[in-house]
Order: sequence, then C-alpha cells, then structure tokens
Amino acid sequence: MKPSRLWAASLSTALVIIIASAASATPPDAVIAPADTVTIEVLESNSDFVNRLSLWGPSVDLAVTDDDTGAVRTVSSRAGREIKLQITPYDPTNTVRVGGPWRSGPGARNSDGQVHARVTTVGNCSLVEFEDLDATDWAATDEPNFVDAVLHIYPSGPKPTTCPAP
Ligand SMILES: [Ca+2]
Ligand SMILES: [Ca+2]
Repeated sequence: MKPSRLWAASLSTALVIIIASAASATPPDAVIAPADTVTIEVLESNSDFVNRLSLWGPSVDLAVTDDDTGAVRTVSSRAGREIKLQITPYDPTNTVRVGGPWRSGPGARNSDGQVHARVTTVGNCSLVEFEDLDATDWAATDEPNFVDAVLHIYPSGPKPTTCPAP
C-alpha cells in the first residue's frame, strides 16, 4: 500500500470511530439534524388541542402550531446533532395551556415518563409524529395515536423525495 493510501485508510478509520461515538451519545427517539440548516415543515394533524411548537435546548419559540399545515420554519443546527423539539398543548381557542410540554427523545424527559414523539427517518428526511395526551388518558379509545402534531424535517432546499408518509 502506498503511504498516501495508508494515510487515507487510517483517516477513514478515525472518522468511523468519531461518527460511532457521536451516534452512541444520541438518545433513542431523538430527531437528528440532517444538515447544518434544517427545514421543519408542518404536515396535517388531527388534534383538538392547539399544539405550539418550540425548541427547548436552546429555547426557541418557532411561532407555529400543529394547525398551520404547510408552514415551514428554518433552524440552524449542526449535521448529526439532536434537534430538541417540543409541543405545548393549548385549548382549541389557543389561550389556556392544557398539558405538556411533550418533548422528543426519551420518555424520561416528559412528566408522564412516556415517549411522545415517534421518529421515522428515510434518507435525509425524518417524519416526526407527536402525541399530545398525558399517558393517564391513554387507556380510553385509541390513544396514543401520535397524530397530534406531524412534521417533516429535512435539509433546507428542495424537499427530499424520500420523506416518509405519515
Ligand atoms: Ca390541533
Ligand atoms: Ca392523540
């Protein structure tokens, strides 16, 4: 092996180790930024509450709710870093808070100890589906159904064709 190729092989091994250690620090059910600049698109949801969307680490009000179907927001992150999303449910008139906030990632982040966001990633696009009811209300009917705030997350620019359907 030529010295230059050996050097390249060593470099690629080092990169694999760095990537693997970064991935192991990622909590389950997390939303991972696919690029440094990310588009958050609000898809159609089916919830009586008005679920306000924000980031919690750091805290950023995205000034959009689950009812704003088609709205997009752009956030700066770092490719591979977690995007910490949360929904805060308000009553149908969007004046009285009725629960939450419910955070993406492990259930331990939430007051009821449950996972409140399902994340499905295909290629560089993630589908994020939130549940807005507290787990104490899950026994009845078909809850949790994870249809209460629905998002696509992808690199800013043309929307990827891989985005999973809800
Ligand atoms: Ca709603
Ligand atoms: Ca629900």
